[in-house]
Amino acid sequence: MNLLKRVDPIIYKLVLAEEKRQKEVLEMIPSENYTSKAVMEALGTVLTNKYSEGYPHKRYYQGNRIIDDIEMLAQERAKKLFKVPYVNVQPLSGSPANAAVYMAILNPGDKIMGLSLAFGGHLTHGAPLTFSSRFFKSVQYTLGKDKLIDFTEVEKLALKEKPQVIVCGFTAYPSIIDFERFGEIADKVKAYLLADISHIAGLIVAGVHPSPVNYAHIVTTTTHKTLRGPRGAMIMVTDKGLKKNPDLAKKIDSAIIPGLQGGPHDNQTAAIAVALLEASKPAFKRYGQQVVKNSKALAKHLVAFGFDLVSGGSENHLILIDLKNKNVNGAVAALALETAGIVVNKNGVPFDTNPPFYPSGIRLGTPAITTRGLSQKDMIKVADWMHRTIEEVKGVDLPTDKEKRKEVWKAKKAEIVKNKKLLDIAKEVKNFTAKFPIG
Ligand code: DSN
Repeated sequence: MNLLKRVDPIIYKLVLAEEKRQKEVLEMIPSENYTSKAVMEALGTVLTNKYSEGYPHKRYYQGNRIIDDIEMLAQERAKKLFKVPYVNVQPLSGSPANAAVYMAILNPGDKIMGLSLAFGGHLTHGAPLTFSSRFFKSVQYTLGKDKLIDFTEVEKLALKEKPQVIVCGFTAYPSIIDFERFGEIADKVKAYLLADISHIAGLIVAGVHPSPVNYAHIVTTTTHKTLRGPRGAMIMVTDKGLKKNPDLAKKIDSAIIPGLQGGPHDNQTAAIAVALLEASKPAFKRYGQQVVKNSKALAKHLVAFGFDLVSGGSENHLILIDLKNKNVNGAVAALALETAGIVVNKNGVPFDTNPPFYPSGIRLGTPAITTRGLSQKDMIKVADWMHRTIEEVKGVDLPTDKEKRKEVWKAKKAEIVKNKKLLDIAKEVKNFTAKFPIG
């Protein structure tokens, strides 16, 4: 980064500061990861200079011979890895990918049926205030009392509402998803089944989560979560999808361009190709397996410390903790943990009665710390740090009145970030993470 240092020392310093931050903490936001140096090198290449609206051999601009090769390689690698007949690697990220799917298969006013955001769905799965509920009708399913998908309810709702698309694949669901059952329900009401596997793509590749490919018509995924690539996304159409609608692939291509996007980010496409190559190696399988082993081990230790885990544990890469029994909300807990060097996000829990900015829970996961090389034996340490941190802020209460809450929260925040015990834990975390270099 010598040139960056000379040209823009301010940005250079900020990048270094962020690099240091990422090294010295336990990054446990379950949608984040450390991508490889090879992926980052591909991102920082001359490919960023090119415009290439269109698709390989069908571009609007000249000069795309090499870009064509790169995009086709990314497509081929994705098809092979996920065992699908078609893939579009141009979506700029996950939300644009889902928007393109809706544009391809729905008319304005058609119905989307997805899991409510408050229960672990995603903004683009029909959440209020988003394009997915403003331009389309949205019906949302929730979870059963056991915090798992209640397929009887999902089926009942689908039969009643007759949506054009059912969306499955979640952002805060610690259990295995039964894609086969979703497929049966979608078929029963003649809906498309969209499986958004953004969180679990890497686990599917590693064989530690079932694949939706035999049951869904369309599969979307981001490329930067458990798949460990650059920021980006892909849309895949399955054989089942092409059987339902032989034009589906063409429709998706047209939804991306000219429908929603302009030129793809070719440096991103190349980096996706690199990540897909890395994901095809045996080492990646071991990585995915270890992510789940770590998550299960951490869940077990957290339960032993009296944490209330949604659905009782973890079957994938993530853990959702309901903090009500610890008498602290997710916002306070997340700030305290960050102060202690453990980065998670505040999150609603199923049936939460608290507002999204001060929800009852936190969400965390093991993809990034597993990339650094942590294993099951380290999870007791992580759980212990979390336990000590939460003990320190137990009982920190925020008023329900909005104005008062703002004021009290400001004062509490200032106290939490200076808390000596939390800062001591951060030092322990820093010493510990030094043993696990990044990249
Ligand atoms: N921001 C992603 C996540 O954290 O799950 C979803 O878009």
